[in-house]
Amino acid sequence: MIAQAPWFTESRFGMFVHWGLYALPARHEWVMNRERIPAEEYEKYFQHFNPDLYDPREWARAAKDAGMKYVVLTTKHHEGFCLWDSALTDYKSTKTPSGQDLVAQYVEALREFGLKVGFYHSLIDWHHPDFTIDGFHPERDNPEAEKLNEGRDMARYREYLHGQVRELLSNYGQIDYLFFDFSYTSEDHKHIWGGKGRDAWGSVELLKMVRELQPGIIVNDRLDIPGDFATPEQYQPSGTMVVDGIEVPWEACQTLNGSWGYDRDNLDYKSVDLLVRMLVDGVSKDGNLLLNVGPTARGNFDPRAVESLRGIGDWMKLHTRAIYGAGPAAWTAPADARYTRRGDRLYVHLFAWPFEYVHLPELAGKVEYAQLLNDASEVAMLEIAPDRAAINTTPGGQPAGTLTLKLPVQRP
Ligand code: JFZ
Repeated sequence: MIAQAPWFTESRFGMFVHWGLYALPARHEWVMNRERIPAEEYEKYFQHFNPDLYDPREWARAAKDAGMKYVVLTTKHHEGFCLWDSALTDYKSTKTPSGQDLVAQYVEALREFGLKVGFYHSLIDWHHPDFTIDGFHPERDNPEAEKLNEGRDMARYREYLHGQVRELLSNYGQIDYLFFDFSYTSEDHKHIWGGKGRDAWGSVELLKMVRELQPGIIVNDRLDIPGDFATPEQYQPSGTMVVDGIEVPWEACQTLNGSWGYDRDNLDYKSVDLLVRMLVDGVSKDGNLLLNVGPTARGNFDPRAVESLRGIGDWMKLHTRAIYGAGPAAWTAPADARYTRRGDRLYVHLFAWPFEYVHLPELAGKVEYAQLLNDASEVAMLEIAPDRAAINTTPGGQPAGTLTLKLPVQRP
């Protein structure tokens, strides 16, 4: 882990946006792979890409209202379609009926709303004619695959990849965050033939260029060489994350409904309660949450996503001080609870509110004052044994909640 950015760990909460041609079939961003759709056939979505409701200021507003501090947009996903006016390909938004550089507008909108600017960029490219067919490629079952690969040249693809990253980091002002995706070497992914990692991407040179172009940027860890932060995907780590013996910044990326791209018929939405718990759980383990939205092919957010974001926003309005700039506490939280700490405040997040009392074994004699965070109302603290404090949770009368405990400890 090389670069550090205090804004990143202080923010704790960001928005991931997966948007591309896959919004048109509207059945997962891997549809090209899953349904073995050859590039020429997939191009029908390119012909019909016309997001008439695209307004990144609406995205920025939704992120801001949800309490998010940064946004990360897929400039290109594995399908290879580019959302900006790249000089290196015609497979880009400006050549579709939309005709617009979607990245330019996005960057401008985030800055207007005071949000940090992030790009996701796919290392994988299932459209580029030089990207060799491998075990993840939509053409993997093509009996001609071997023959097709004879004409493909990863050195040329590498040049394209580096050239496009150079464009993205040169033409849009300050970029704060970059998420490359992803490496799958055949040693680690034994079932995937033709795996690709640092050699395929030219990762060392690529990262060097990135840091030269954007000295303040932070880069994730999927280049098959160390990055600035770890990216556990669709799971919550069991504690702080350690790489090579040191604790590293990390960010869990999570979906609203199991799909990153817009997935019309997928109704498996996580509840607002669960999403809030995931955010709190991450902060209690020194991590961030990057929560994904997959805009529709018209460019707006699906009403179900809007509803989820609004619910989180309602919670955030009363609880940000337990999130922004907060991190783990030195004590072990009781079952069904998480501790986050900022300065001399300990926040006790009760995920369930099942008993009259919650015991806080290590906190006897340490708490000056206890209150609910949402309304600042006092909560009774009891010393039930020399080594054991308890909070009487009944006055809250709520299904779950967050308490603020004022501790006589110094700010770090
Ligand atoms: C990748 C993408 O394939 C997916 O579409 C989405 O963009 C997500 C954020 O990232 O998915 C991955 C990447 C890496 C692993 C698993 C899923 N991995 O290393 O286990």
